[in-house]
Amino acid sequence: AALKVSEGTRENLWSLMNSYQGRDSRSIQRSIVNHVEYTLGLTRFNFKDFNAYQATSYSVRDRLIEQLNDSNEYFNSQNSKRVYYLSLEFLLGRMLQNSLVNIDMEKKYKDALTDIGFKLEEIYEEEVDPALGNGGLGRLAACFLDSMATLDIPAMGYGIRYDYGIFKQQIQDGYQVEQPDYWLAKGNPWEIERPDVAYPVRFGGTFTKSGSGCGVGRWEGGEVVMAIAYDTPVPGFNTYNTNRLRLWRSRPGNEFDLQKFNDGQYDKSIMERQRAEYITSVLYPNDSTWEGKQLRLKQQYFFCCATIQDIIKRFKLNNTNWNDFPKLNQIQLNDTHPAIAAIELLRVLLDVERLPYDQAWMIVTGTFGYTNHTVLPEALEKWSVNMLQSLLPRHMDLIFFINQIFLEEVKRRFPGDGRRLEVVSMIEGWEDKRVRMANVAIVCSHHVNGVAALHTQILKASVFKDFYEIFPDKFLNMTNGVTPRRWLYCCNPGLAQLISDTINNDDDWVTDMRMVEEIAAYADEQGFVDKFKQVKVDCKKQLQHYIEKTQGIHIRLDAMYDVLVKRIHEYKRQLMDILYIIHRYLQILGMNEEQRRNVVPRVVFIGGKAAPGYKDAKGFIKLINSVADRINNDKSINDLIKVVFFKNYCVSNAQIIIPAADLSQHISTAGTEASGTSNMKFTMNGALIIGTMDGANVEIAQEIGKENMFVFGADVHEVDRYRAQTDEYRKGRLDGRLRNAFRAIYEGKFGALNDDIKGYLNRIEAGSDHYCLSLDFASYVEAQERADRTYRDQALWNKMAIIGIAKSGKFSSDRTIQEYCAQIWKITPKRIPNPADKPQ
Ligand code: T68
Repeated sequence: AALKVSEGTRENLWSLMNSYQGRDSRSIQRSIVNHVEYTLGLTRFNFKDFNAYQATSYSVRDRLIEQLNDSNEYFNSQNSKRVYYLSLEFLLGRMLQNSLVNIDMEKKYKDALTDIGFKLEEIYEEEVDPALGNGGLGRLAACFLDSMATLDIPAMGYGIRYDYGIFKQQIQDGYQVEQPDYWLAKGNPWEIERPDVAYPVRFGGTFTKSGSGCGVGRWEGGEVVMAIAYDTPVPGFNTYNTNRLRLWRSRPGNEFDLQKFNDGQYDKSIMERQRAEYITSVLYPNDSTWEGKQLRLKQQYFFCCATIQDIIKRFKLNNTNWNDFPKLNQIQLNDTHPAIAAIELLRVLLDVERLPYDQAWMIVTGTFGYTNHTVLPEALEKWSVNMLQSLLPRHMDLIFFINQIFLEEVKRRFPGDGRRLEVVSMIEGWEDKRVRMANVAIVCSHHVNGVAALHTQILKASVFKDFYEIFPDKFLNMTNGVTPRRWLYCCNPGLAQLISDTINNDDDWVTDMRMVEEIAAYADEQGFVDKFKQVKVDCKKQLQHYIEKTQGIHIRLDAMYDVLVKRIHEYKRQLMDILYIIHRYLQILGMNEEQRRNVVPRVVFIGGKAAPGYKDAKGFIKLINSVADRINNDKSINDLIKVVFFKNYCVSNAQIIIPAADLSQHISTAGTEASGTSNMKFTMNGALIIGTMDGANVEIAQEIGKENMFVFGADVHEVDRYRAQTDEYRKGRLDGRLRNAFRAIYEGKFGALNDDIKGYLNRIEAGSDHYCLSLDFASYVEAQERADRTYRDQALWNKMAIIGIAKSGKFSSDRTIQEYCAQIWKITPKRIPNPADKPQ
């Protein structure tokens, strides 16, 4: 309505609000105290830290809403092209500090709060960590939101507002125990509920078709649920621009089965309606293998359907020519999870807007881009045709239709190539037919991208080879990045200050990470190195304090902090790390005093969640804890090794452990980790990487120099050759030190372990070594020894770390987003005028 009011009314409304929130201390305090009284209903004379957190957040949110509304109105008035980032996961992490930093008010709020008796740092700790994601993929989406806002890209994120985020991990008796993460229990001051933005979403029912070809469908009956919008403002750094993250929540629909109500089954009918709310209850933890759960499919369609309606509604505000749709709207699919959105857009264009098929198809393929995040075949989504048919009959029908057209085209271009048809078909199998969502996503998109150079190469050369030959121009690489706002400026203020002081006394580098390269010139300068060392020690103290507080373990400061934190998976090889620790422990046991004096003391942190249904991964956690138990209680080794299982690894504690790390492990089997993004964060924070030539490690090595990392292990080709050998061959070459570590486990040195983990180790011994532990163990040990030698030479170590930071500029997500903008979305920044710059 705001767009339609007359100038007079507009003036009146403007003067009603009179001005924006003041930025002086008194205004900040007044706004906080107002929220304490009027929003929270508490008295300003008595409120706790948590209430201060709430009121402060509401106060910040007020500012964000001003910016969000102004940005949105500006983009609408300009009919701006927009980017929509569709993701089932946004792993945002805490919002308060990030928001304050981005609107450049951290210092002001700190002072204002101090003045009324609160410490901002303590208030930060009151915020729950919104954890609506599993790991890298969800965190990438969050970094992208930050970069898109910072780069003045008119963009929106769309996803699901889960009631339960990723489970909280507890350790009992060495085993992982999952606890529900009901993150909304105490409210969420960052979201704005939008009951006015609501769309119906249909499931099931029947559809009838008229006309030939794909025809025009009528989809009726079934169950209709409502999608309600919840908006979270996403402010950019050093810009007025603020974007929107819109998350959908499911609620019962307005259509109901009157028959049932009239049959006197009132209570039962109400209960059935309740079921609608389950759709957005819980985030699915990603398992080792993909599983076709019906509720997961419902989540996917639910959010895609609401999103497409919302996007079309916005388009229609200013437009009538459908051919302009792809020019004004770019939709990026974060993996195949939201791929059904492409089919949904097609359906709406055909059945609702009544466009001819060719035009509708052109619009769809001009609009979507698809990002792949995995090459593991067992992780690719394949929905059962039966399930799709019963839940989304018209969509299944359309998939068959576009598949047929696509296959005919392939037949024409590759005559007689039956194998290719089989592989690129959207449908797999004969009796138990399934839809390959990656194939749907590829055909429906104008671009398909991998997330690191090596990953994209593998997509082109093997996983999607046959598609690459059909659409060579579709495939491209977009190397991942991370936001330097959260992952350097917020989590490591000491280092940020040092960088600012050293290169130009201000924060320009925060939006231009390449500038940090300048500090390489200081890598040999004692004054600078001393300050860098002090920053690292301070971060290590913080971690020490955190571990003492949360896990009751005391760790020494003068040890190398050796960190492996990520989701637990066979391919990420946490098992290889713990086997190495066993080896190291056995070695120390065999040393005399003299030899022991030469050992670099290490605190080894291993952390990460295992999917609840992933038995082997859970076994690894138990093994790690058992090894920790034994080593930490062995007084004879005098703290030369301490093993900490870092509990409940999540965004907020990542912000503590990453800045404190000396050595950071990224040791996946070559060709398995699509990119990895924490490797970038650790490098930016001055940790040295021990890693394989996998994922983005390859590009990190290119940027900072292989000599500044501890690279080891087989490359992709060697892995292929090793896997092609027989079990006999591999069994005959089992690494001796690995065998000794196995033996120590079998002998019960680390307590009674269950048979599952022993069985796993037995299989490796028997030559079944898909993740190449035995192949890489020798070079891993050698790289670890190199790390020790280097650590003894602190000058060299620090120099390498500083060069790493200096040359990490490429891995800012700003660079990544600029590449998406230029090569996939074809969009340029639109800087919105800051009202503060205008005389009011
Ligand atoms: C990660 N993928 C990649 N998936 O493993 C990592 N999967 O190499 C890459 O750096 C990162 O994506 C960003 O590109 C994931 O995190 C999931 O979390 C996931 C969730 C649900 C289903 C499948």
